[in-house]
Amino acid sequence: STLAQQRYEANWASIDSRPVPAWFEDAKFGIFIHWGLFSVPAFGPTARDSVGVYDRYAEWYWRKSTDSNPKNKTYPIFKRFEERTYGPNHKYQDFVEGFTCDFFKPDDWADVFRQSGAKYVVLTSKHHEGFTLWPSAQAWNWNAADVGPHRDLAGDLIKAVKAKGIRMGYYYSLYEWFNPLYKTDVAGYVDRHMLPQMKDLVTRYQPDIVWTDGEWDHPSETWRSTEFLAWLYNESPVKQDVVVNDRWGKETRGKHGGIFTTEYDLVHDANSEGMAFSRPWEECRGIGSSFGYNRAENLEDYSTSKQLIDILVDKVARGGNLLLNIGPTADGRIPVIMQQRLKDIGDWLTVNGEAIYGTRKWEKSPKVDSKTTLFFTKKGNDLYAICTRWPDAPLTIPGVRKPKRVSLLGYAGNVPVKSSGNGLALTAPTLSPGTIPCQHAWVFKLEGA
Ligand code: FUL
Repeated sequence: STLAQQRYEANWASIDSRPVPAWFEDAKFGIFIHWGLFSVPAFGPTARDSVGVYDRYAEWYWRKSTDSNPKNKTYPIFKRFEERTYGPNHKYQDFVEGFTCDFFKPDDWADVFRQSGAKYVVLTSKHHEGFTLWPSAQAWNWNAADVGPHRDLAGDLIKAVKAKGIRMGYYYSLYEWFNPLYKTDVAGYVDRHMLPQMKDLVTRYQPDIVWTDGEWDHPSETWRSTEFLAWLYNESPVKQDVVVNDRWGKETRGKHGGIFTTEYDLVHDANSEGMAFSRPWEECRGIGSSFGYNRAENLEDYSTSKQLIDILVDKVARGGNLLLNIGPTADGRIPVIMQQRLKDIGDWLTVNGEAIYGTRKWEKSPKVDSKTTLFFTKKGNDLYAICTRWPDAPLTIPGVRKPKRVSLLGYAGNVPVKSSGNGLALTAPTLSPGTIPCQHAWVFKLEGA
């Protein structure tokens, strides 16, 4: 290929010089999947327990249920649940039995993803527990093919997802809480366990994304991150198109790697910093307050479809992507409430997708804050004005004079406009139940703005 001659070296200046493949910024909306042995207890504190954001992560069950250090405020909550539910002598390893994945139908999952309008999927190939969802030789008897469901979950899913034209990649945790090799000899762990696993994942499945995590325990030098990335960008079968994130060592978030990541608007605050990020970035979050499925959550803990669509619009208008998480059950189902949320987002995108996919943030956009209800994206010469509240009063679009055509996506009628002092005044048409194009948010397209 014409690009072929560039070679990357194992240092951040060189690695950071690689542009993020454009498909990622065009994609805007992806689905994150946290699935593993933690999906068996599927338990964590909720908002009712008045604990912080990270303390509601059910995928942290093993660590939180065994760490009695007083700094772990949630220990009593996990401990009480564990004793009541599984008795006093239960070991985390016993959860392997419950991880049956009986209902797991990769094609059905892929259909749910397709109908959501997501353009990519990221599955936990291995979370901090160290259990792998693929037959990893390095995780002997601690992977889904040797034990539990006896299936290559990661391989089956990527096949089904890619067959529907959706990109797919893997989350991979660099650190492992309880791996004895990691705890006693981190260099040996990186050399004989971690790097071989990462290369195995890449060569075996050719993922579009390598989404690392659990990097904070060590600097990137210990993880040999730039060495891995140089291999990924120079030698691997996915060197052209692969996208990575910024979780490569305790010093790298928001600084090095590929895309920058925010999480429940934390770590880096997507709201205050997002628009200023110098790189493509992605916000990840659950539909509720956990990534792994949390059975203690009720409807009130879940974001509504309206809230999720607003979040998508907000992130995209700020120039980011949304990686929305689902937590499948241990028997392989996507909880119906999550399917329903995804379907609503997909229905909305069917009408309004052109204002999302392939767009970029509008540099002249008025500042976006938590009260904003009029957002902008742009594509070529077209500007999209996305209203997260139906505009009763005329909207003023600042800095825009005479677009060639103004329309409401999904609506055939006219949209009256006239220029006003500093921009364009646009009056929303009067809709009836038969002409309303969609629910939740509405898009005016300004062609040739
Ligand atoms: C965090 C992890 O510790 C969480 O469990 C989750 O995987 C999230 C996406 O990244 O840092």
